[in-house]
Parts: sequence; C-alpha cells; structure tokens
Amino acid sequence: MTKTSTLRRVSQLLHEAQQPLLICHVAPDGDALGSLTGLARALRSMGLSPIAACADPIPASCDYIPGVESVVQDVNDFFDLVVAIDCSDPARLGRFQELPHFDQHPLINIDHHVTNVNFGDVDLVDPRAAATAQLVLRLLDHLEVRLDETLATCLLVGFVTDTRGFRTDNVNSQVMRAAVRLMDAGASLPYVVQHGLDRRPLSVIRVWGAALSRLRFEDGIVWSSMPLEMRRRVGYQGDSDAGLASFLLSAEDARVALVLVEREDRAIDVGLRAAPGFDVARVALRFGGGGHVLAAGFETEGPLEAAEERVLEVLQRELRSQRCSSDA
Ligand SMILES: [Mn+2]
Repeated sequence: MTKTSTLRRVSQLLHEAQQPLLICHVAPDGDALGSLTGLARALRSMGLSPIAACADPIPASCDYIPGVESVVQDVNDFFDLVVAIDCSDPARLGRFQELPHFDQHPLINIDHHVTNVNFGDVDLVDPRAAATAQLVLRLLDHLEVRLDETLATCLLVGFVTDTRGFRTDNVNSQVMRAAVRLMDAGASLPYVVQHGLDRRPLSVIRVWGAALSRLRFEDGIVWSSMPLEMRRRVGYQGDSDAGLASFLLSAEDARVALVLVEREDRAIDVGLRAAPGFDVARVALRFGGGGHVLAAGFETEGPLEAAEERVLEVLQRELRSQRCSSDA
C-alpha cells in the first residue's frame, strides 16, 4: 500500500519539474534499469525532458531492456529534480551526489528494499512491493499515464527479474494482476523471461564451475567464494557473484547461501540468500549493507579468507539466535 498523499506529493514535484534527473543504483540489475527507462519514457509522454542516468556501465545482460541505450553515465546538463530508483541508501546513487547543486533540488526516493533509509524529500518506499517497477506502475496509475508496449516491457523486466520469474515469497495475486496488466498493454512475458533469466554468457557458467569446486556446506549454510585470480583465469569480466548465491540456495537443507567475491581493489562483496524463515537483511545491516529479508548484501574488508571467517561466524550466531526465537 502507498498513501495517496505520498503519490500526490510525488506527482506534484514531477509536475513542477522540467528536467528531472532519474538515477538507478550502481551495479544495475533488471529492476533498476527497467524502472529507470520505464519511468523516463512515461515522463517524456507527459512533456518532461528526463535524464536517465546510472553511474556504472550497463551490463551486456541488460542490453535487451528498451531505452538502455540512452542511459547516461555522466551528467553535465541542467536538472531541477532528482529521482532515486531502486536505491536503498544515497551511496547507491554513486558519484552523482557530488554534482554541483545536487542537494539543492528535491529528491524523490522510489524503492522497495526493506533496508531503505528514507533519504528522500518524498519517500515512495514499500518493502512489500515485489519490485521497484511495481511502485513505478502505482505512480503511473496515479499520474494516469497510458501504458504502451515499450513502457510495459520495461516494467515487466523489473517484475520478472526481481522475483526470478514470479517465484519469490513476496509474489501475491496483486503482483500477478499488475503483471497481467503489463501483458495486456503488449509486454511479452516469454521474451522478458528468456532475455532476463534464461540467458547468460558462457563466462558466467565457467566462473560458476570454478566457484562450485570451492563449495562448502556446514550447519545449514552453503557457501563459496570467487577470488580475483580465479575470475581472471576463467575470463569472467563481471564483478558480481553471477547469480551463484541463488543457485546455491537450491541445495537441499540449505537455510542460507552466500558467495564472497574479491574485487579489483581487494575488498570483498558478500551476497546472501535465505530460505523463507531466515532474515539475511539483518545480517547485511550489521556489516553496513542492506537488501531484502531473503536476499541481501554488503561489502567488507579483505583479505578473502579473513572475511570469510568473520562473516561465517556472525552468520552462524545469527542463524542460531533466529532459530531459537522461531522455536520460542
Ligand atoms: Mn529491485
């Protein structure tokens, strides 16, 4: 649910603006980019001149999303409003925060992460939404924007990728009804599923293979890691876990899955996934990260082995205490 007063304030700020700067999070995913390009398209149809921006390059896996070719990485143009999309905290905006006058414009925060810190002048934030795209759709309904095929496709990408094909525990009949509306407007579910979920570069499969040979399992926790040297050896260019954590969680008896990725600067990115009943957002928050109850992440200091030890210790303790409180 979103309060009508929130939607009214968001639409008022949009109506007062001419050139809003829309920013999705660094290391963008399908929901971030689909929500970004979808909202940009909708605002253009209302006569605004939005700038769609992302501080990081668009990954090749997202090149099928309509409008990503016009997402910019640098902003030199005038803007009079900022819209943060799918960002749980200001750090996720990347370097745009350093733009001159950035703080002098109102900021609309549209997001569904449970760890969102409500950093906007208006926060259109709902952790029960399955995707930020669902909140964008709610906003567009309020603005009475007509959905066309392209706009509907952008938003459907957000729904499909963030729910891994409508399989996450936040998928309810309302989510499905919203998706059906997008399909009625012309979006193709098979197209989005094929491009958003069922297609991956060969190097991703190679990096999975290498990481799977390091697989560990203990006490409901399944984990692996990707040292920089290993990623280089198999030719994996990305800096994410390549979706491995979600796959590991499919192991029988796994309550939590994690993948530690050693970055170029030797810091470690940790991705966490949980089976329903366990809250990894809490763990991520403890390390200064964020995310959702069942999918969260954070970054921590290297070296890899020490980080692994540190994270596992906290995770084991947290798993025990959450088990105790659920037994009580
Ligand atoms: Mn999202």
